[in-house]
Amino acid sequence: MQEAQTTLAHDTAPDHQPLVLQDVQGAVATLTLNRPSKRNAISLAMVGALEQTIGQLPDSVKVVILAARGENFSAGLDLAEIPDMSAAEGVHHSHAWYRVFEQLQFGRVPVISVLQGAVVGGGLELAACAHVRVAEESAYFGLPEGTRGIFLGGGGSVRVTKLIGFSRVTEMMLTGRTYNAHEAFQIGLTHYTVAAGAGLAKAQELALRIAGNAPMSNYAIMRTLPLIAEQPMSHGLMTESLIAAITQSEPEAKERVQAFLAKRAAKVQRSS
Ligand code: 1HE
Repeated sequence: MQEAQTTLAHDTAPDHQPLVLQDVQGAVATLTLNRPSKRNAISLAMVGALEQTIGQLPDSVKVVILAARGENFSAGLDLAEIPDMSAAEGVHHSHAWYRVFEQLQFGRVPVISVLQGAVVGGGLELAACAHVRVAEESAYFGLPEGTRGIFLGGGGSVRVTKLIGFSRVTEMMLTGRTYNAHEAFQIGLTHYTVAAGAGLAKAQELALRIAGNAPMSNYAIMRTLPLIAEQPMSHGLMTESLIAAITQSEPEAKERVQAFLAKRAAKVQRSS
């Protein structure tokens, strides 16, 4: 059984454009899916390019923005890979996606996704790995696997289901219905809805806020909340108490709390 290859050799499109663009500005790295002519369909090569890019981010990066070029975030799995794929290759294919998606969700830094146009199938599975989802008005969300005769294979049956529940996922997959940006916000698929073209600016604003948090708090939020959600209550409370104690023992936490007590730190601001 041949394991799926996700290596450097596969990180460009046939026209030699990188499949993932990287732009690091201070503490924020923006990774951009770069296959707009194919609606950013996710090929194994793109998965490999994402894996490589994330793995090589400089230590100075504290937040990742995941965006996509063109009018669509992603049309999902590159369907051209399906016809010649054996069952065994299919398993490895999914696991290649899982590896990268795990790096995104449980990596070193939080991820904010900027979503426009089609966010469907594997595109939605990818978006579901992000910690914050900003949708432009044009975004629509669907799981067309049923109509293609296939199934979720990029972790969506776990991650998307955790976001909106298995009942909605079942109905989306059975009927092919899509949610628009406003509906997606209402059901909890996204956190912000912004005007067309305003997604990146919103993500950058949020990224700077997140980058200003204590790193240990960000780490605890990303790493332990999903774990606690899967634990029975008694385990969850124990996990929470341990991570709370560790987080608040960091010198940075002591300094930040002292700054507030000494009236040197900003108060909580109402969100606009
Ligand atoms: C693709 C793909 C793709 C576009 N794989 N090539 N995903 C889907 O079922 C969605 C399939 N795509 C679409 O329904 C439409 O392309 C869109 C609604 C997203 C956009 O429509 P449109 O009119 O803007 O673009 P287009 O003309 O359909 O596509 C432009 C090109 O992209 C065209 O190739 P060309 O060579 O003819 O120019 C399309 O073939 C190509 N293209 N989407 C391959 N998905 C880990 S399991 C996850 C399982 C899934 O993700 S299932 C969902 C798959």
